Amino acid sequence: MAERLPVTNLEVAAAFYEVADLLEIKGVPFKPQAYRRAALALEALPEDLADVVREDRLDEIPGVGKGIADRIREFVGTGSLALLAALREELPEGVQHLTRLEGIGPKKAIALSRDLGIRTVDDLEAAAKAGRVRDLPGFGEKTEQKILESILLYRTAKGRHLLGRILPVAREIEARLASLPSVRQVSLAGSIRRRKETIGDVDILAASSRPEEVMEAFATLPGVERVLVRGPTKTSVVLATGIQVDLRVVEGGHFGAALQYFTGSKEHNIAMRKLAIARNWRLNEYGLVDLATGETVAGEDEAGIYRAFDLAWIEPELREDRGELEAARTGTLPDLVGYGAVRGDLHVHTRWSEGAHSVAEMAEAARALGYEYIAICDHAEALHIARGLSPERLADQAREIERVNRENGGEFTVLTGTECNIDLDGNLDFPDSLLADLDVVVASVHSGFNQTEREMTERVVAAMGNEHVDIIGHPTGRILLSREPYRIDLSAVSEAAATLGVLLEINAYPGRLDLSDVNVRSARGHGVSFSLGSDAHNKESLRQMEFGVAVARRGWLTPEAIANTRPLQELRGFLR
Ligand code: DGT
Ligand code: CA
Ligand code: CA
Ligand code: ZN
Repeated sequence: MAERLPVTNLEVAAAFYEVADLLEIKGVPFKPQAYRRAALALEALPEDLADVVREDRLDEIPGVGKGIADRIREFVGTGSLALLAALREELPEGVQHLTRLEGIGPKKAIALSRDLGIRTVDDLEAAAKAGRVRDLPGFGEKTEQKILESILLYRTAKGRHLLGRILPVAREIEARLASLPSVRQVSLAGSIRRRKETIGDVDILAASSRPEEVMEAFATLPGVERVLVRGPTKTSVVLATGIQVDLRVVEGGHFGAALQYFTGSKEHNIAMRKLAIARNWRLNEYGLVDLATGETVAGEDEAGIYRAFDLAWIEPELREDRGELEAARTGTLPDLVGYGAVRGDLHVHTRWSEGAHSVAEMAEAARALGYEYIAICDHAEALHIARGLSPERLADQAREIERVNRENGGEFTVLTGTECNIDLDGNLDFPDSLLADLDVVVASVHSGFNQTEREMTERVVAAMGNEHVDIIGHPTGRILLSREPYRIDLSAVSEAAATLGVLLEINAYPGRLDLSDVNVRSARGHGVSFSLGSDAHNKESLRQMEFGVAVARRGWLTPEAIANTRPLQELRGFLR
């Protein structure tokens, strides 16, 4: 028999919410309310539904009558719900998507689906923009306009967001919750704790014996625009910026289990639960329980859960089911680069090109961050859009850098550098004689993104053939949430980089994070070393280095793999 994971309380609750929605769309009276009540109770249930079913105690759950108890037994027993499947079959396709929009109830959704053949939010947007919605009975021009507004809101609230944009906001909320007297513990969870490059929604977990108080404080935080769900264990809000934040509050006794569960990833959790099943244990958000004895093995602190499985602690950034459990079992997890391990920034812009601050200002800000050096890599002339430097201005800049270094008296070093363009044939826009005088040469592709994979690969490899090139900047050219990477054979680029001793950049700019975590790990497999660069255009943005370190960690890198975790003297060994 195929292995099936136990159904969780939340899965049953989610199914019941959907049943309620679909029944409501059909116009069935009372029953939708009953399913919603039951779903709420299941979400708040402090024990595993499977246990309650086994011990025949479903009637003890408030809001669960005979009919719903039967449905729960069915779902827990078979892993699916015939009623839900039938409802999904029966209703016009897409109706349940449309009712997720504000202002679209069941009646409107059915009319849109039946009369205009609309199945998706995209369909609806097209129809409303074409003015085809206003003519439906009960709609009108104003409704059509409102629909377009709802779609916009839906998209922002539903879309993904850059880690770099969200992490500061999430930390602020975390700090506010931590300052409440009734909160014992609080932590970010979900993808934001794993420092994924983009975030669907922010998950926060708190431990408190007075959840109502915590929920009240949360729902009334400044910046909260709408409360989506408000309950004793889970409250979801949408901030004015369109970001959804989910707060779950648990009792302290199983904070660790809840943190492990809600940190995910889902794939990592599934792999963990398989380990539990193999030992006849049960792992969920309430704890790790030995089914033979009924005793709780772990759950109060997260580390205890990994320990119980004889696994080394797994950093959240690694929890993607990409081999981390096996590595934790065999003691071969990487000793990940720390957030404080970076000693300097190898990609910084100044007012000389498109930046906002002077060399001295950038140096001072970098020093305040505890760095030992930075490399000023302003754009070269060919990149007209970015006010690139001519050879003459580059020479002027070098004199200014010398002056700043003198003033810093050897306590801090500003390295000279450039971010020059790799042209269509792999040539750079400064002559070799000039590049030879610079400490750090970053070479990047800024044009001709439509080349074939072969052309692009040859172009970048050709640039690495120039002995002055130290670093390939943002090697795939992607812009998160807006531009796909260009076509390039990264294995070939990595082979060449490793052979020639060229560093590949992990660009920490929140909209780039290029290379990606997956790229980083495979490039390391080819023996590549990396440089971390903030690509800061002002002094505040030097701090975005953190997001580059997150990528490095998610790519399993140790400090040895990264040139700028080294002191200046050793760094020079990584430069050509
Ligand atoms: P996101 O928000 O799309 O960036 O990604 P996550 O990982 O934050 O996902 P989210 O917010 O849906 O759920 C937060 C965590 O809760 C997730 O990482 C693992 C856990 N979780 C959620 N749904 C499930 C599920 O159906 N099964 C399991 N095993 N875990 C789940
Ligand atoms: Ca999330
Ligand atoms: Ca969530
Ligand atoms: Zn660039």
